[in-house]
Amino acid sequence: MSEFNVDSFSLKGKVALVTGATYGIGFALAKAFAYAGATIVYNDINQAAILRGEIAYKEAGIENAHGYVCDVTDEDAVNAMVAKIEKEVGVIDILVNNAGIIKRIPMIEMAAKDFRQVIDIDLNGPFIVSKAVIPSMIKKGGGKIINICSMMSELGRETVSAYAAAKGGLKMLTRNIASEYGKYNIQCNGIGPGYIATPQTAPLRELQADGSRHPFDSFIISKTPAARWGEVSDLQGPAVFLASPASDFINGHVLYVDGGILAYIGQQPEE
Ligand code: NAP
Ligand code: GCO
Repeated sequence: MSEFNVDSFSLKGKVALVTGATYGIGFALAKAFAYAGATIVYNDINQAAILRGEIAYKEAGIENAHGYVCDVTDEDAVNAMVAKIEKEVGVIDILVNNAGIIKRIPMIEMAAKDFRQVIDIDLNGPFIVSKAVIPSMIKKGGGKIINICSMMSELGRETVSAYAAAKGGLKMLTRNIASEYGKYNIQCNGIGPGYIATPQTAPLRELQADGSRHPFDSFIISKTPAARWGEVSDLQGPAVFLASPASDFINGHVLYVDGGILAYIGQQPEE
C-alpha cells in the first residue's frame, strides 16, 4: 500500500477545460486549477467575453490561459472546439461543466421556449461537452469530469422549475457518466454550490430602497448554518480535490459546498 503523498492534490501537467469561465464560479475554479499546476482552457459564448477573460487571467498572474468561443449547446461547435484544443493545447484531462443560466419565472407563466433554453444550456450542454471529451480521455487512460450542480439538484423553490429540472437531471447525468465510464478510469462527480455571491445571484441580494437586505438574502442567511452567502473561493478547494488524483476512488458523488443548508431544517422559533 503506497504512503499518502500530498502531491496527489496537484494538477501539474494536466489540461483543464472550464466552460463559462470568464467570471463568476467558472473563473474562480479555473484560477484554482492554474495555481494547482494545470494548463487552463476556458470557454465563453462570445469573443468579447473571451478577451475580457484573457485580461482577467493575466491580472491573476495566469499567463498561459487559452480561451475558446463556443456555445455549449451547439454540438458541431463543441466538437470543433475540443478538436482545436486537442491540437493547440493538448488532450483535456479535466472538464468542468460550469456554463449555466437561470430564469426565475413562476412555472405556469413560463413560456416553453424559456424552459427549453434553461434545460438546453444547463443539461444538454454538459451532455454535449462531456460526450466530446470522453473518447480522448479513454484513449489517454482516464480523466475527470466535474458537473456544477446546485441546491436545486435536491430541493425545489418557487420560480425555478426549469433550473431545478436541469440541475436534478445533471445530478443523474453525473451518476450515469460515472457508471458508464468508470471502468476507463474516468471519475465524474458534481459540486453542488449553496448560495454563492456571483452575478447570477445578484438580483437576490440587491439592497432595498431603504437600505435593508433583500428579503431573499435574509431568508438564505436564516437557512444556512454558516449564516452567510458562499464566496467563489469556498468552491476552489473542493474543485481542486475532485480534479486531482486524491479523488480517484470517488465517482458519481455530488459534493455539496453549501455551508450546511441541506443539513438544516431552518431556524427554530424562539422559545
Ligand atoms: P454566472 O455568473 O451567470 O456565469 C455563467 C457563465 O456561463 C458565464 O460566463 C456565461 O457567459 C456562461 N454561459 C452561459 N450560457 C452559455 C453557453 N450557452 N455557452 C457557453 N457559456 C455560457 O453564473 P455563476 O453564478 O458563476 O454560476 C456558474 C455555474 O454554477 C452555473 O452552472 C450555475 O447554475 C451554478 N451555480 C451557481 C450558484 C450560485 O449561487 N451562483 C449556486 C449553485 C450553482 P456569458 O455571461 O458570456 O453569457
Ligand atoms: C435561486 C438561485 C439558486 C442558486 C443555486 C443554489 O434563484 O434559487 O439562483 O438557484 O443559483 O443554484 O444552489
